[in-house]
Amino acid sequence: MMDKNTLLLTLSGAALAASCSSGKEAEKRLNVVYIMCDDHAYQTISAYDRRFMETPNIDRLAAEGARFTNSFVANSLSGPSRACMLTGKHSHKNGFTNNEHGIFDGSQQTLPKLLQAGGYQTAMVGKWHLVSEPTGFDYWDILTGQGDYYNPVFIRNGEKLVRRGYSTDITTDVAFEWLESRDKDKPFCLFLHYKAPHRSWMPDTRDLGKFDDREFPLPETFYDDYAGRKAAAAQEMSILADMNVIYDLKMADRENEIHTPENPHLETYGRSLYRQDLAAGVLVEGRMDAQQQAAWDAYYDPLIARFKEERLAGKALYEWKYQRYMRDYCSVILSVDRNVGRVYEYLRDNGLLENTVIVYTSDQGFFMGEHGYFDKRYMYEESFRTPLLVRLPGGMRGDIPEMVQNIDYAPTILEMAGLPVPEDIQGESFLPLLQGKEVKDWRQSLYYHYYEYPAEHSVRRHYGVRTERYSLMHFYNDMDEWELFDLQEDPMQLKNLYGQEGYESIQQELLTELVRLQREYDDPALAFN
Ligand code: SGN
Ligand code: CA
Repeated sequence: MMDKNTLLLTLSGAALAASCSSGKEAEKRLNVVYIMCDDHAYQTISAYDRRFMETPNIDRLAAEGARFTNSFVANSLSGPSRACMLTGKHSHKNGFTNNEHGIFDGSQQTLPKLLQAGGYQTAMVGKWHLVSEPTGFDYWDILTGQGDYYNPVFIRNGEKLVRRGYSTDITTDVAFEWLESRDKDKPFCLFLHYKAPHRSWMPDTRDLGKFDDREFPLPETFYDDYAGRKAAAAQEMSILADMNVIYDLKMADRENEIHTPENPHLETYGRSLYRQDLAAGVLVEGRMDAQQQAAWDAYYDPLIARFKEERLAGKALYEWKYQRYMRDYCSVILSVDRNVGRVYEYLRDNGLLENTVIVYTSDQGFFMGEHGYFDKRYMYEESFRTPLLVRLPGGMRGDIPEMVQNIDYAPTILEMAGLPVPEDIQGESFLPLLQGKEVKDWRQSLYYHYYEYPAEHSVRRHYGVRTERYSLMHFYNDMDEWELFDLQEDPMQLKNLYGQEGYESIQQELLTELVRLQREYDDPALAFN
């Protein structure tokens, strides 16, 4: 789709910065708009995958910039990913290893602090999820916790307020207000973090039903039996067993609970939580107002009635759940895509497009039914990968196949700003790749470490190494399982080659590389002491 049509920058970021002394500094130094969604699967961005939906505004960034085809996270979970991005360091170094017990230490060195010290204005708008108050931002206006889809609560520089409307739209509005009020003589870096499309995938009322005439194709691994992969079987993130028809798929009857034999968790996890999100004025001021609720119910009531009548079970229920999940999720993305379009147009209309880098990414990948899953966490490709599109003015257009990781974002942005990258940052700047330069010694392997267990979804702790061709992972803690995949022969990761005849030498090479990375990154959880 995009050929390697390379446009070289006339000046590198460093040269740009060096060339500006004072005065017109803002015109010369690059601004950055870093857009990050929550749980946005690359499978639902048409620049990456055309099977499910169209995302024309996100695709425009790919068409006018670079599409990373091998972009990964270091720990596939929200808080940890955000901490890796902010610090340029793996979880064991930045201290935020998991959502459940983590509090981000905001006194440490971070990208926004380094940018501020280098003369940038910084702002953080939207989902933060790092528990402690943001540091290093001239302005912060964050959603509480996971954030809500409707009439969400924000904390603006320490003060709580409820804003009425749909979360994705409002988050953009807040960003625009800040952009309007900023000091226009200084360069800026805006972190624009949408809550969407996080569970429980509640679309804007105007997007309800947009995919109802669409039958989504089942992923090839939808009926995975996890043969030879104990760690893949040991989880609670299966669409069949764990996705809740009421909480997740919104089949809440206002008067009666719905029970199905297929869904044993329903009673403990059901209706009350869902209605808490929906009922205006309950528990937290805000959520749906009467008008939003009416639009919602007008769409859902007939679906709920039909669902109750049909009494689906077994395979039929499983496939019905998948279709509803996909419809909700893709409908939520419609609003994300529209808002990415609004941001692009704002920059264009304000004459900022040619000196502003636009980044589009997600805090991790997401399973859209592959292996029968929803959620993320695993080092399997769908959740380990994350979309990454970068529109750098004058930079390269086309695909970048080198393996990059979210610890690389901080050094890259620092280099774009013409600022030095501190020694202790573990990521690598990929600015040269964006400039179309050939980088001969780019990394050949990636390190991953996931920690959140015991916890929701029950994915076991694991670390691993990925090379261009192979992926090796070790699930530890209350399990001791190794999995090795040949991504070339088995891209769906169904055949565990660990311990198999004929793979001894490749297994040994990967184990050696894993330990080398653990030492290099100074992770105390060494595979072999
Ligand atoms: C919530 C969700 C989980 C999800 C985590 C982490 N449950 O706890 O399904 O895995 O967030 O997501 S819910 O019942 O609250 O919807 S993360 O992206 O923030 O890391
Ligand atoms: Ca997330």
